[in-house]
Amino acid sequence: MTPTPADRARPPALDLHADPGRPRVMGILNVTPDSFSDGGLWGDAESAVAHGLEMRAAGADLVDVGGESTRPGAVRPPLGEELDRVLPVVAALAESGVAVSVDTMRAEVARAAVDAGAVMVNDVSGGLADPDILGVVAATGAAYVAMHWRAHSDRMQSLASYDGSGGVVAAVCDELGQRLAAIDDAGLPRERVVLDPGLGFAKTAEHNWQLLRAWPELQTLGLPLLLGASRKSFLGSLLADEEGEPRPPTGREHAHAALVALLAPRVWGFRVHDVAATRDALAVAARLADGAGRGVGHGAGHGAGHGVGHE
Ligand code: PMM
Repeated sequence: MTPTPADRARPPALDLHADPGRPRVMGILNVTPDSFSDGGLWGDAESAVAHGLEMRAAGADLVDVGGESTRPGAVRPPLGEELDRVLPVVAALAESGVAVSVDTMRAEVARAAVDAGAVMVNDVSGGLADPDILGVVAATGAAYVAMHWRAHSDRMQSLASYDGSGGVVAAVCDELGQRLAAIDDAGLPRERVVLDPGLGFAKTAEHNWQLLRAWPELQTLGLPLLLGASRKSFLGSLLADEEGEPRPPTGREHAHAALVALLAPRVWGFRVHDVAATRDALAVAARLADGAGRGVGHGAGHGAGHGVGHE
């Protein structure tokens, strides 16, 4: 008899507040034909699962499986297609002991993914695209990422204006605060919630930089913060060549690692493509911060006495 989801051993719930000061690394696994950086690379479940396991081996704390591209202008997949893309990958990774997050805006996908073993729901719309998702997450016991978002990808860039006093930073704090009120109303405890300012979602490059500079203000929201900057186009334009041609996505890793090291003390987690580079950046940040090598994750504790000399 095929085991039902309820028969499977449930993975342990994610404790967002365990081990404070050790930023989590969330490896990106887009099972989509059209994501901006890795679209089409992990199109079949087998290669997607293999890549998820590779990221875990490289030190990912979580693997974030997504079946809908949110690049500007992207067209949404039908529900059935999103389910077909993500569920086999979520189930196989969870069965291998990987902590899986599902990147979805749909309540039905969130519910099915948690049944298949996901321990976190990463909702880029913060509950705006499908308000039922908040109740589903509340009932399942999964952790929840609420990202700042204004509209689906076909029209989000037309909403990148922040004319109120306080500009983008005040607006993002205010709008995330409204999402938190909806989260409270749905009975989802705040201990299970992470917030994310949503770089690139209804934001220009300048808006992204303003948010990054104002990170301490985002921290006043009082919840753990996730940063998704990996390979995004604001890094490509920062690193543009003399003709103004943006640096392609895979050439943005060093700049991203610099950002990780600089923000590590203030961030709960980083959503990244290159797990190994992120781990290295975190090792540097941790060694500078307290000298004990915290934050390294795998093989943590490279304290005094190791690495002597120039080798
Ligand atoms: N960015 C993308 C997709 N999902 N989720 C969160 N929480 N934060 C983000 O910044 C975010 C996200 C788009 O990037 P991708 O195409 O590389 O996945």
